[in-house]
Amino acid sequence: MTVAPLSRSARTYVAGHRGLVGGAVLRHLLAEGFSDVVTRTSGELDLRDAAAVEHFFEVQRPATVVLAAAKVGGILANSTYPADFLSDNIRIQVNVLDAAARHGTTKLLFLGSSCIYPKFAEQPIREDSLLTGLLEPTNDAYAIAKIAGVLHVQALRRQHGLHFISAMPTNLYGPGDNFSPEGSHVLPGLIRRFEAARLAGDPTVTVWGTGTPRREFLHVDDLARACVHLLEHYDDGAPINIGVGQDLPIAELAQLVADTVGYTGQLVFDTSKPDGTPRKLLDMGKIHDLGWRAEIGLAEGLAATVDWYREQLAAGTVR
Ligand code: GFB
Repeated sequence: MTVAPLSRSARTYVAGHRGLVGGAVLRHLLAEGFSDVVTRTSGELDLRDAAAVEHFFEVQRPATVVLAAAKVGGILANSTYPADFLSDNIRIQVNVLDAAARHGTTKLLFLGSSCIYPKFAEQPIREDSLLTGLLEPTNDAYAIAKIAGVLHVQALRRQHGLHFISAMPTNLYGPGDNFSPEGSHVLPGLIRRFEAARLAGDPTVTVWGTGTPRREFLHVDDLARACVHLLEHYDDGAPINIGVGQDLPIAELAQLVADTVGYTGQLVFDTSKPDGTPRKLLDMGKIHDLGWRAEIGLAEGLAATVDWYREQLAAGTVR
């Protein structure tokens, strides 16, 4: 695959740099010597506002764009606010993708999610299983928005010959994550609850669902490395998975979080909460063939994330 070179001196825009993914991508780009990186907070630039996005691209004309901005959340947030997840994400994507196409962006990486694949896709999930079956109801609105982003990238490649690509990360975690009780994904949600229970001496901690669904977890610093690797080595319209290649049951993850936090009480499973997709292990064949592999193991990454969370707790800056 001949891929247009990725310039480290050309203007590079990271959309969503205050989030888990965008923050890691920004750190990695700066560490890699990218010398002209632009960012805007959502207060400075509301990506749902088409006119504001058009003006930003007209002025900045970034050569490279990483579209990591999105309205994201765990299973409860997705189940509770599907209209917001659909509307906000579609508007962010349409505004950024169209403005990038209009104003000379030569490379763009759009970040989706593993939830775009069918609920009962054959495991591990290959990229070509997209749109071959029904989605998981708890996050179908978000999934449809992200699938629309994948198809928008493919349409811009076909219609305008643009070198835009899409990547589908698995469940992510790490510094900069959302730890809020209602909006967070499982790993930060459990860190918060086990740490609070440890400090309060609570005898039990509730884990949502049956604990039987399986999930894989990729540290966000590994993801950031993969994003640059794909911008340098991938130029095809098909989405490409980014994962670690192994998963574990939520019950096992919960016990690992408890052990890492140092919580010694009992786990109680609240089966009134949804399990979501039974499994979504990603097939890693394509990105491994491009020479990228995850490097941060779950135990190591989890311990570092607990340390980071405790620092934020002490500083009063937990999201
Ligand atoms: O991480 P999570 O919210 O999202 O839930 P998904 C994963 C599993 O962990 C579910 C269980 O089976 C939850 O029931 N779980 C147990 C918990 N305790 C908790 C907890 O305290 N908080 C949370 N959040 N879950 C998301 C999609 O699906 O995957 C998003 O909703 C996105 O759109 C993301 O695609 C990558 O992995 O089920």
